[in-house]
Amino acid sequence: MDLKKEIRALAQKKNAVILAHNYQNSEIQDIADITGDSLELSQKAAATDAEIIVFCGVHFMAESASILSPEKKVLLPDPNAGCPMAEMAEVTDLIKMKASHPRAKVVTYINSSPAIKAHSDVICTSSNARKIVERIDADEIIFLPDRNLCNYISRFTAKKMICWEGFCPTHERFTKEDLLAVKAKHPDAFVMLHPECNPEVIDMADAVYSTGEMVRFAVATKEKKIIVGTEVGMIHKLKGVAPHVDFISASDSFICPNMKKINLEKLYTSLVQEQTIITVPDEICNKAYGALKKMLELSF
Ligand code: CIZ
Ligand code: SF4
Repeated sequence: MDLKKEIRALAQKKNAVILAHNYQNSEIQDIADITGDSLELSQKAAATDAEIIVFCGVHFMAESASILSPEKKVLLPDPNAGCPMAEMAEVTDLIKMKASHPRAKVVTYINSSPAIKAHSDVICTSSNARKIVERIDADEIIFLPDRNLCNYISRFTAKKMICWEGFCPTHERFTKEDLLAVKAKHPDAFVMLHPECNPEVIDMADAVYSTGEMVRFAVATKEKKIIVGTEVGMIHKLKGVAPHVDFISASDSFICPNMKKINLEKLYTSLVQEQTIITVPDEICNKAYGALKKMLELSF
């Protein structure tokens, strides 16, 4: 059986749109209808008339797609593909933190559960986080769950940033020594890192970009060689949009094990069985939608 052909045929027959996050395996990116970052994928899928969304990504991404398209059936091909960073924020802890900072507004990174989003004033992505923090009407901000993105934004704002202690294990383990080693091998390369990296390596970067910003930079740049400090799936995406540039992964360990759980077999089975369906309870969905809408209002 030609799995790729079967997947495409099934998607068409069932009126399904296949989404692949920039961190997915190359074969998944290649078969998808749309590739991109989590918000971009959810928004583009919501704008289609597909009845089914198959989200090749992690749990919170499929949940965000469901929040933006509550009428569509959202499938996650591997129900165990979670995001450890999103799991580092518990609602009870957030309620406590809000109580100890009553004047603060809560800005929550999209890498979070729907319940956490529902308890937030506004959502942000790594592309618009600085803008959202500046534009929200508060001088004190509780930012969660990523302490590295929070610390990065703190460099540019006069507002008081209260950073949650979460992090992405995949980005966090990339060290100064790793960066020095890859720079020594490629001294002429431009270095772009994701803001989920720790401050020590951020200090050494030529640029700090979200995955969407990396794509835009790669298309327009005159750089010939770029060291990419984020999940390795991004290299495939970047080569696709800018084949003239030599992209080098900053480290062999830049692999998110959860993102890599999805393969062609699981995608095929997911379409056949229409599993695993991801839903968000109505009340949480409505509140989380409000926080996402606030982000869209503030990001223009
Ligand atoms: O929001 C996303 O898709 C993630 C995880 C990262 C990014 O920079 O786009
Ligand atoms: Fe979560 Fe990090 Fe994997 Fe993204 S790369 S899904 S933040 S663990």
